[in-house]
Amino acid sequence: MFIIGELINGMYANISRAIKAKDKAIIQKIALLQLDNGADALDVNCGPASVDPVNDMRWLVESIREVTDVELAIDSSKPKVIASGIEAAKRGTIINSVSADIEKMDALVPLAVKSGSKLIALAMSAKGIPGNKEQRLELAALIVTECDGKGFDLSRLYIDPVVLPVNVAQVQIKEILDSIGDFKILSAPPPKTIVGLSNISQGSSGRSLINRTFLAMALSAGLDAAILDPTDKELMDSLITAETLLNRRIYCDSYLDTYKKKGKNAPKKFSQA
Ligand code: THG
Repeated sequence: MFIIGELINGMYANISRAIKAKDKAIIQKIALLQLDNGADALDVNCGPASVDPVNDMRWLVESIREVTDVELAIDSSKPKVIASGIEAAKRGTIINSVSADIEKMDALVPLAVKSGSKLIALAMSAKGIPGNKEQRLELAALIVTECDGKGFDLSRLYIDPVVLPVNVAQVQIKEILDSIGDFKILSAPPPKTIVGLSNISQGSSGRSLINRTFLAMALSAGLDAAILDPTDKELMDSLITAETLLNRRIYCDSYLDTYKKKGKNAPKKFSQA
């Protein structure tokens, strides 16, 4: 599975403080920590409290680019902020995200084509988050049609069913898992699938257990990528174990040690997934 580290997000108090103080060292340390723990790419989000997100995004990306060439998921609901992050990163970029709204897709799909970025698209629209899997599939179909029509390579499209917290939307969790399989029927090559994993446990206690249990279920449903906390060791062990049980990795008695990414700041190359 393609792992995007979630920790550089202004939602976290330490990151929010570092952005305000323009403290590069904290950002760079958390970037490298996530790579050392198995992240293939890093999410970059300046958070809801930023008063100047265009410049904060540029500063975050430039700070990270001083220490790594790894892929960066430029995470904002504002196209202007995404454009600023893409420009600063130069290459190895993922647009996170576009919603299933024509004006958003008109702005961001051509940017993805032009910049050679991968694209994460949310199965939600300005009308809100869908209430069931049929609505999610309908929005995903619109996304695939628009991306294909605009010349975007569908093997680089990641559709996100939009994970809701179990404490507010328990009846939807099974539907969200079903959507991961449903999206695969939309095109050939099929779109890839992604979730923001930690959404599932927001506001709950025992978050790590909820996260890793949902991840194992989502992997079984065919999930290709996730934005998650790679420093959560039990989560990463569950991920490797689930992938081994699903025959996505070769089993051996020491499979956990074998597959834990060691070495300083792996990966060195852009990941293919
Ligand atoms: N899909 C896509 N992108 C996303 C999301 C998604 N980006 C953002 C988010 N969701 C994924 N990243 C996070 C990062 C942090 C948390 C949840 C998801 C989180 N933060 C703590 C909280 O809110 O309780 C912050 C508090 C703290 O610990 O300091 O849970 O779904 N495409």
